[in-house]
Amino acid sequence: MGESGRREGELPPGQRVQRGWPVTHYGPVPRFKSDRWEFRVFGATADGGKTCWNHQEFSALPYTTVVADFHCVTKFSMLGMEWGGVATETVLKLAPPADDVTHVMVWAEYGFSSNLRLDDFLDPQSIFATHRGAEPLTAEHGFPVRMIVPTLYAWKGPKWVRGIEYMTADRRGFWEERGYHNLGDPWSEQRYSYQESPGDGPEL
Ligand SMILES: Nc1nc2c(c(=O)[nH]1)N[C@H]1C(S)=C(S)[C@@H](COP(=O)(O)O)O[C@H]1N2
Ligand SMILES: [Mo]
Repeated sequence: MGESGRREGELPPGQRVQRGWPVTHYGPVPRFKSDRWEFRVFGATADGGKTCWNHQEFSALPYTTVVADFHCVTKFSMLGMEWGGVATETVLKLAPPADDVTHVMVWAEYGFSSNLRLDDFLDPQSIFATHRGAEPLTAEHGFPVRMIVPTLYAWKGPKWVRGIEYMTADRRGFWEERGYHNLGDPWSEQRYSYQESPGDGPEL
């Protein structure tokens, strides 16, 4: 397991500060269609059912803000980013997982996904961001909802999130199957899957 040596406002090893906010993702930017959009919570839920919020319902969930650093595995970091949106804990309370859930798969448009340990998902700084500062996210940066997980490299924060799946065992997401580290702690430079130790993730 990667022991986090997290220090806010500092650069993890091998990172440099980026000015501005670059756009980094694989594939096209999805078009938002408000009438077809929904956020689904499924998998190993406490009552075995699914929860679905449409865009209006999701936008009405309690709003919170966090200030956190952002570290891309391609070695740039942005410090002190301010995000607004829905705390992961809010989603977990409204749509609780079963007792034996250990991991969460975050699902986004086009089948993009990323797996998180429940602890990282529930970190007090983890957020389903709808805003950066006071401004709604732009399409390129993940409008209407993206995940921000400041304890991990930024690929662990899918843009254009459409739901989460509670899991009772770990499974690799999109980049975790394609050469990136299963855990992705920037403080111990868990960049690539070849750096994984036994037990860091499911077999490739
Ligand atoms: N859906 C989706 N989300 C994604 C990605 C992606 O390819 N698809 N790339 C990730 C990576 S590698 C990074 S560094 C951040 C970049 O976010 P930004 O473009 O808002 O800076 O988004 C992450 N979220
Ligand atoms: Mo990235």
